[in-house]
Amino acid sequence: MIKGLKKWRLFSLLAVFAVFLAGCGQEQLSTFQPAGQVAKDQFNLLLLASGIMLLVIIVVVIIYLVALVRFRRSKLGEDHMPKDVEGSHTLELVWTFIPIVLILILAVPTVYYTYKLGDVKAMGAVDEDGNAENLVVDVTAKLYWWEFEYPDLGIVTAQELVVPTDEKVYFNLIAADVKHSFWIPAVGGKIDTNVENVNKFYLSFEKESEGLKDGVFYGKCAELCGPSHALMDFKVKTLPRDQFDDWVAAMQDTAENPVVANADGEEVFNQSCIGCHAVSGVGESGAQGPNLAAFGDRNRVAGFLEHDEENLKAWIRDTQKHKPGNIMPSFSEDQISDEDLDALSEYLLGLKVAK
Ligand code: HEC
Ligand SMILES: [Cu+2]
Repeated sequence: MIKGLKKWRLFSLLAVFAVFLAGCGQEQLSTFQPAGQVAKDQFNLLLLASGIMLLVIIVVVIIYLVALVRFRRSKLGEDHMPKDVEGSHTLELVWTFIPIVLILILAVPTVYYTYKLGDVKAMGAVDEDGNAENLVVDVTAKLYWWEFEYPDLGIVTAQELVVPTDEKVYFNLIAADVKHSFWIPAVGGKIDTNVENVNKFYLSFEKESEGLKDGVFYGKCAELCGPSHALMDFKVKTLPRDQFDDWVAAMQDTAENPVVANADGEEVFNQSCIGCHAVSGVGESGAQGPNLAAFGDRNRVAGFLEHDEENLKAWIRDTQKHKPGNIMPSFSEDQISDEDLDALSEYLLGLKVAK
């Protein structure tokens, strides 16, 4: 009976481990497969720290086992008295010196990288014509979604961050309501987004997201922020510079040439939704709801639902069921008929900028 129970326990432990480890091999969200220099530096620090800890654990366990085996009373006899050591210079030096060396090995690179990875001096750099030399993205975290503004390009988007590969991208991060934390496991972070102050850092994206599962890297909120914290996901699309420039131009074009896949849908949208949602990608952060200019290109609805018509409609009908505590109202059949919802969905799914 007891034996069976033990086996069962071991089995559940292994099962939990397996579930845990299942996330490790996935390139789009694994810290263990760094996809940029920042992630690599952070990963190496992780290895160093884990290595030192492992070393300490192994040495301590070995000493413990040796003591256990060699100094058994049954072996040494009932009358054995161990040697009384008092004030041993050698011993004291050993147990002072070794930890200091270990801490130094850990501290020097940690402090070095903390400063290196927080170095945003190049953020405001401009060339001769006064154009910004580096891409800057202002991130605003809100309950429970993410807004990405590109101040130098005059565009704004949400839920899906689009960035060029192989260059440093600088971030200003802030929260609109409560503390959140910005984390792209495969690329770097996490860094808190606070309400009172702007945090700054940079990341570099060295792998194109095309070809990954869903064609994007996964981003997360890493600070418990409310009932839908676990659903506060975003995605990151990384493009070669020329394709990124095309995307920017297409976003800028949405102001002049909006896509209207369904005119009735646009009308419904203008009646019920436009107070909170913009459909032009030209603008600034600060809207009540996510900018929908590129909604048709996203691969999730509200950051986490599969991106299809069915989920979109289900979302609009009952937002609280999907993301408890979010501030978008639900729209019942009295407010938007099924027919109007069809038109609205077609309109929304047609809001695309990518070719
Ligand atoms: C009171 C403001 C408000 C109104 C009105 C509103 N929304 Fe929203 N909407 C939001 C907020 C806030 C979110 C983000 C919810 C979240 O993810 O936490 C959102 C999210 C969405 C999303 C998901 C966006 C994405 O990028 O995944 C869609 C689609 C959407 N709204 C459509 C609509 C439609 C259609 C209407 C009109 C019928 C509408 N909304 C009316 C505030 C509003
Ligand atoms: Cu959050």
